[in-house]
Amino acid sequence: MSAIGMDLNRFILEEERKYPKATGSLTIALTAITSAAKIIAAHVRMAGLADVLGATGLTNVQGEEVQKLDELSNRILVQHLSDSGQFYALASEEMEEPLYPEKGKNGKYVIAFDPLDGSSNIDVNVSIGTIFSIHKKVSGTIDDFLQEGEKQVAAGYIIYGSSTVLVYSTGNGVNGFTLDPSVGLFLLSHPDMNIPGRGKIYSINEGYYKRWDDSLRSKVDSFKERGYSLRYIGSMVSDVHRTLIKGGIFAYPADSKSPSGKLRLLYEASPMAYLVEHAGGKASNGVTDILKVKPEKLHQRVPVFLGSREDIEEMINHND
Ligand code: AHM
Ligand code: MG
Repeated sequence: MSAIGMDLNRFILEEERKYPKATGSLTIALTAITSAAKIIAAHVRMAGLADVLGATGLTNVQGEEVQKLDELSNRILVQHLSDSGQFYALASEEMEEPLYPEKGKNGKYVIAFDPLDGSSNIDVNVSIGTIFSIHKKVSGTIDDFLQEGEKQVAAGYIIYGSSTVLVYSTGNGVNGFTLDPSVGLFLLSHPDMNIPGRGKIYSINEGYYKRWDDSLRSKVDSFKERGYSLRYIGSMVSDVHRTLIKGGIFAYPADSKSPSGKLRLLYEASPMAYLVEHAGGKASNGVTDILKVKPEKLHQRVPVFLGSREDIEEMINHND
């Protein structure tokens, strides 16, 4: 196991060395994400101020027009990912269609991301995050994005919370790095993350109870009867981060109003499922493993049940 405090860049390089055929391309790609994340983290810290300025339509001290944070985060990511030259195509929650960067013509990867998930929580100072999912470019068409989650080559998120933490996996364990703001480095703080087999928490928007089917209601009732605590932040990155560390269940199910749930398969459910499964947990849409779902559309939604393996197996009706 790597030493606590190891710098993320060194960690990524050492991971790469395990694969003699690696070209360094994924290393550069991941570095572009971490650079963008540091800049977004700095903006998130100023969010209250940006909101005050934004509300009056003012310009900031640099004379730039103040933008909404989710748009700004998208712009920062697009710029860094495009400039890295490693991505043939970019898809974002904030963009209807994929973007094909000029510099990425020879890029080996495509990336889908949610630049600032949970952005409705910015106003109330609750943790938010960036989520990303990387696949190999296969055909140079939209189909590159429509590959199953199990074919991801890397996935991760950055949580902008009381500290900024980056959690990622390239399929060989899940590791978390905390940003030390005094030196601007991500340092290994959560090596080899493993979800407990069972948790004591369920996390679901219970305000929608009346919209659920009977089966889901009785499952949730049974966890309550056994004394599980309810924790629901309403910010997927935060709820999943807690679930990875403490175990339990995070769910955003289908209901009578949202027959496919709310969360997006490509840049919310699938990368989180990849992390959870690689940390020993389970992620399902209620019928099949999320990583096995073949996407049909860029912005498609999917019901989500993820977390401790035993809890999730109890919650859903399949064990594959
Ligand atoms: P967003 O991508 O518009 O921010 O929406 C996604 C967020 C998730 O972070 C969170 O799990 C969910 O919406 C909460 O939705 P709800 O308020 O319906 O419980
Ligand atoms: Mg989102």
